Formats: sequence, C-alpha cells, structure tokens
Amino acid sequence: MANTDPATLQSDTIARIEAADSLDALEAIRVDSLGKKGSVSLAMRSLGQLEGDARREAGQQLNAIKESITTALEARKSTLAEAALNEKLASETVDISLAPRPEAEGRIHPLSRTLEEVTAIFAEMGFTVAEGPDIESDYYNFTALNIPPEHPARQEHDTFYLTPDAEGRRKVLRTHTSPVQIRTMEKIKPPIRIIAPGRTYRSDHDATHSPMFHQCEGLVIGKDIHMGHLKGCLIDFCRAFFGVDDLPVRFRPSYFPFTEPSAEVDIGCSREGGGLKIGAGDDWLEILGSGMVNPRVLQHCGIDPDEYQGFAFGMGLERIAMLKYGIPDLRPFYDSDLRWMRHYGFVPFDPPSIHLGLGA
Ligand code: 2NM
Repeated sequence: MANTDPATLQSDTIARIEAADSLDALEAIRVDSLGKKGSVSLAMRSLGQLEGDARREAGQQLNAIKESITTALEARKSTLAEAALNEKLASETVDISLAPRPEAEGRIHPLSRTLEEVTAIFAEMGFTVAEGPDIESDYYNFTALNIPPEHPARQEHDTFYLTPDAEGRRKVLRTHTSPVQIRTMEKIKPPIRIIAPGRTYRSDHDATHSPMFHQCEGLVIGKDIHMGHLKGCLIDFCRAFFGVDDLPVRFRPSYFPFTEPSAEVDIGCSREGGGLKIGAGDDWLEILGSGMVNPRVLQHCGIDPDEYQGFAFGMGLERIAMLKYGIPDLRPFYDSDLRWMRHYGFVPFDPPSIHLGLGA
C-alpha cells in the first residue's frame, strides 16, 4: 500500500477497522497499518524522498492519518471488548430468581441451652469454666474427695470401672465432676472461682436416671469464704436461672464426704392439680447439693485449711432443664428424635436474653 495515496490509505484502513469483528482481526489491521512494516510506517519512511514544503505537508498529513487510525482502532477495540463482555455476561448469568433449596433449620438442644444459661449466670459472678477427663483415676474420683476405699459412698455411686492395668489399678468413668475441682486446686493457688460442667456416669437406668448424664459443679476458695457466701451465691443463682426474683430458697442440712457442713438446696414450688409451678406454693423441690469444702479435701490438694476455706456445689443439668422447661421424661434427651427437638429445642440466635446473665 506504500504507493496508495494517503487519503485512500486512511479511508481504506478505517473501513477495515470498522468492519473488524474480533479483537484478533483488529490487531492484524493495526500491525498491517501502524506496525514496523505497516502501510503508514512505510509511507512515513518514503517521506525522505521529498523535499522542503512538500515533505513537511506530507509529513503532517501522514501524522494526522496515523492519529485518526489510532483513534479508530481504540474506538473499535472498546466496542468489541464491550460486546465480548456482554456476550459473556449473557451466557454466564446466575439465575437469582431460582428458589433457594429448603434449609432445615436446626434447634439448640435443651441441655446445651441450659448449660449456656448456667454458665452465663456464673460468668457474671466471676466464675470461669474448668474441664477435665471423663476417664479418671480412683484417686481423683474418690480418695481425694474423702471417699476412702470401702466407704459406702463408693457403692452409692454405681461406678463404671475400666479393665484393671498391670498393677491392678482400675480407672473409672467419673461419677461426678468433682475431680475437676481437685485437679484445679492442685494446679492453681487460691483465690479460686470455677464451675466444672461436663458428662458424668453412673450405672443406673430408668425414667429419671441415665447411665450418662451431665453435672455442673462449682468451687470457690479464698481466705475468708464462709457459709454466707455459699448461701448468697446459690440463692442468686436459683433466682436468676428460674427467672423468679423472690423465689423461696431453703438450705437443708445434709451429708457429703467432701463437704462439712453440707446442705441441700430446695426451691419453693406448688404441685397443685398434678402440675408443677416453680416459685409459688408451699412445697419444696431439690435443686442443688452444696457445702463448705471438707478440710481433709483441701489438705489432699496441698491447700492449708487454716489459711483458706471455701464452698462447693453441684447440680444435675438434665434435672434443672426438665424443671425449667417442663420436660417430663429424661430418656428422649439422648434419642436425637427430631420431633422432640422441634418441640423442646431452641431456635438458634433467637432469644436475646441468655448471654445477658443475671440481669436478663
Ligand atoms: C456436690 C455437692 C457438694 C463438691 C465438692 C467438691 C470439692 F472438690 F471441692 F471437694 N467438688 N464438688 C460438691 C459439694 C458437689 O454435688 C452435689
């Protein structure tokens, strides 16, 4: 095209650009005109054969042509790129009008919910959560808790024993979470304020007992902790948990080998008409066991009972869940029956109250 006149060169090239139907075709045209050996470049090079004004005029004309071709190339390029994008968008769209797949919303198990509530209440009183193993040594489950071998409490606990080891030592499935308190007292110096929730095991199975169940125990140790602290703490807990400000709470003398004195904690209720109403009436319902930690237990953990005292308590989580939420039977707790879960379970994220602790 070196010999074509500049005006024709320009109109031919621009016509080809406008007819180009792909970015590849457009690139070929660019190389053909503006490339090193392209028509415009060759025409530029042939300017050397001209002189003076003619050379200057021809030069200006060719520069203008080059510019108009460049502009046309860019315009066509963006048109083609946009068309390519539109085509891609049309073929790759997601149909957002498609109905979502039905999502089976789960439920929070009443036991999980109850543990969250209990934890939130004690957390607000400054307790932290401690945990320990489900499989325990005889020492942590019994001996350290002032339950020596042949003590009748060992029989009452209906213990599951594991196969003895080479030295004849039998591990047990913990019958309470108290071993967690022992491990904590061994490990950290008072003051101590912990709760120990978790699975516990006793060989007992009927409508109100399961061989695996859950407990939450608590322990407070300090320099001058006394029975008044025990009473205040547990009265506050019962009222917060059942949501009754003036809930009657009664401390009834009892016996545990690991506490002295010991007290069972009852709350006021009525059983009129076969139902159970918490917080009203003249009947009592047992909720917790408690007591001042026996000095012998403190000694086992290397804590000097003349310097430190404290109280401990324990409750069955299934039991308090059943009482609070009116669940009549213990067995379905572990059946994973979705109908039961839909009835007694809790919608996730729904009630805003549970992490608010005492004030909620
Ligand atoms: C209860 C009732 C009374 C208890 C005592 C201890 C420890 F380790 F400090 F001695 N832990 N838990 C305790 C006391 C548990 O449950 C009904």
